[in-house]
Amino acid sequence: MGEVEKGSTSKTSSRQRRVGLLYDERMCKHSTPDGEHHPENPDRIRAIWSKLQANDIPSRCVLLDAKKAQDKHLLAVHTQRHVDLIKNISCNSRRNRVSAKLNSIYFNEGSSEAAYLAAGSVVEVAEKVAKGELDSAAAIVRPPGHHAELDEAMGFCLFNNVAIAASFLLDGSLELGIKKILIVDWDVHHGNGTQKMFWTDPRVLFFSVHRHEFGSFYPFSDDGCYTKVGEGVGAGYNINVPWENGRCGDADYFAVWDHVLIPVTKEFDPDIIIVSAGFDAAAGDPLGGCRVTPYGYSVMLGKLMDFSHGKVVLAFEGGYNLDSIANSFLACMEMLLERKHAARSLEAYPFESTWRVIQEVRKKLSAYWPVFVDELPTNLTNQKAPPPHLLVSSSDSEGEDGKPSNTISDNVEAALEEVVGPLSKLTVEDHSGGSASFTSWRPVLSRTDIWYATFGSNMWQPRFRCYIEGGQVEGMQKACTGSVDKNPSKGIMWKTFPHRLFFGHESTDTWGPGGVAFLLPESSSHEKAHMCLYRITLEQFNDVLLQENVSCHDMSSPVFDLTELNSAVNQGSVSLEVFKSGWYRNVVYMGKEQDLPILTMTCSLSDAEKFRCGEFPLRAPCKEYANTLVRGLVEGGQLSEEEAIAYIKQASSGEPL
Ligand code: Q9C
Ligand code: ZN
Repeated sequence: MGEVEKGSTSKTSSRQRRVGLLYDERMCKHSTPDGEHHPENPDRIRAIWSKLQANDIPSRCVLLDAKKAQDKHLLAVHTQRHVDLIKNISCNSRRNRVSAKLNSIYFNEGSSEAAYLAAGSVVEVAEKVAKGELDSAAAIVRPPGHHAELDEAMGFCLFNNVAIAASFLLDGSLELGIKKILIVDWDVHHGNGTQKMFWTDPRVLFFSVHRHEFGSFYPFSDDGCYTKVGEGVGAGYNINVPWENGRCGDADYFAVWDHVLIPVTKEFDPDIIIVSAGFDAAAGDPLGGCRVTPYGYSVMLGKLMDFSHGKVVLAFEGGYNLDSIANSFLACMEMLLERKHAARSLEAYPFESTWRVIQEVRKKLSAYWPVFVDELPTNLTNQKAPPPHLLVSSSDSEGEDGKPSNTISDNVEAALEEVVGPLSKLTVEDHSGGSASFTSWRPVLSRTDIWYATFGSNMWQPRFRCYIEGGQVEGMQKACTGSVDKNPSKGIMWKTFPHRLFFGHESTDTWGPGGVAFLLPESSSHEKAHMCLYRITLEQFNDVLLQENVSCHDMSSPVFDLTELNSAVNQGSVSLEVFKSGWYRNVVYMGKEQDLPILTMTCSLSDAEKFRCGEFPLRAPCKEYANTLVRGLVEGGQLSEEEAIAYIKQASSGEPL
């Protein structure tokens, strides 16, 4: 590589922008010690680099060589102890024991070198932009940095690359003329390390927008709260925008840019902007659960380029879906080079929670920033999307009698189509010709297997297969559409669980008159339910959930994704109501088998209560339906025919729950 500027085919009439780009394969040397899979792996930066190459980006940039950071620059934000730890960790034979004591950190023989290169590379690109040798620049580095604190590696971060570069620009021996720096941290996680390093420093305005959920999202602390504004002379120079829920997308981020970040940037008037550019808020990210598109990132970046004479430095942080990060990074490079946006996404409205958070942030910061004194007009904040968990309308659940009321109006459903539908169908302009399908939740969820635990007619395997392959078996009054992925389950096993099986409601679409099987979501030690577990993908599980509950959702977004799965698994046995209505809208996590989560679907907690108090009727299943359950138990080798009949009869007895 070297600092040769190739690429002279400027399409703009103005001077070709000089955009620095830094990548070095040596940063791939940091990987898990035994090759175990980890989301923060070398393929992340390789995927970005190959995407940029395939789109002729490097030839249009000034390519820069990675440099190892100097200790004196690291020591401006880290302790000597921490610098020594990272410096020596790769020749430390006890490094696994060291990492085990840290939060979300691994080390191998390449970690020290990669960490020094990541930090030094961000310093390098920032220096060149500060000096005016480059207009702007991007560093494709790892390990990431923004969680790393004064004396602690955490959250996949070893050195705080961005903080090191910022303090170098302000305090490094060179006279660079940089007096004020804006750090924009759009990684989906709070930049706790960077926040602490500039907590009392008014020269650095630190802005972070992140999933927070009141401290229940990584890094699990209230440091990311909007009340944390800095202290002393730094008060007002720390701005947090904490999301209350996942699924935030372009509209939410644009609202924050327009009503928080950009107004304050105008006032602050930074000399340079450094972006902690994680792409884990991108649609499709397995950790982030948000939905920012490449277009969204290009717009956010473009708005920042209007300040600091366009001096903007991107430093890669998190981001774990290889396609999402590559497409997002590409969109940012096109913006830096040509001010060109990625293919536009259809615009939706911000969530109501987004407007609330923005108003809280503005109110809290109005003591420091007069631009925030005025309240936002209500005709603006009234423009909002339906709440994030209200995803789907049910007009066709299994039963018709005590059919769950259709609480969601058609208008809302239309609005949902607008909000949810387009986001997963986005494309990003592909310079190799044509447009590449950008993101779909399906490939992501198809990589995770779960056990789908059944207690009703799905215990009979031919009946269950209708949900995968499509079709109809005897006794069923209508056919199933099946799942998109029609591959058979990868395993079947039986288990018993301490839950009460019962039958309720008057009739079902599938089986006709008679009750339908439910499991009480809460366990009770004296109960025993037989359940047949099918190993299927999380993608197939979503298709089954849909068939059990509704018939008119386009599934352009999943109803039960990795975010939901993670929260269920982390909370132990838990139920999550994934639909607003439907008889089986409640996903219950029942523990693990072979290290895979076991999930079942049953009635909501509120419906269970109605069954308990008699507001919903208990009712025995019709003959065909009961026969199917008996058949499942007998053919599954669980019970003799007599035992199975007695088991179903007991559950149908109508004994109070
Ligand atoms: N239950 C960055 O994106 N997750 N770091 C730990 C514990 C750690 C993310 C989950 C996520 C760290 C740079
Ligand atoms: Zn992150």
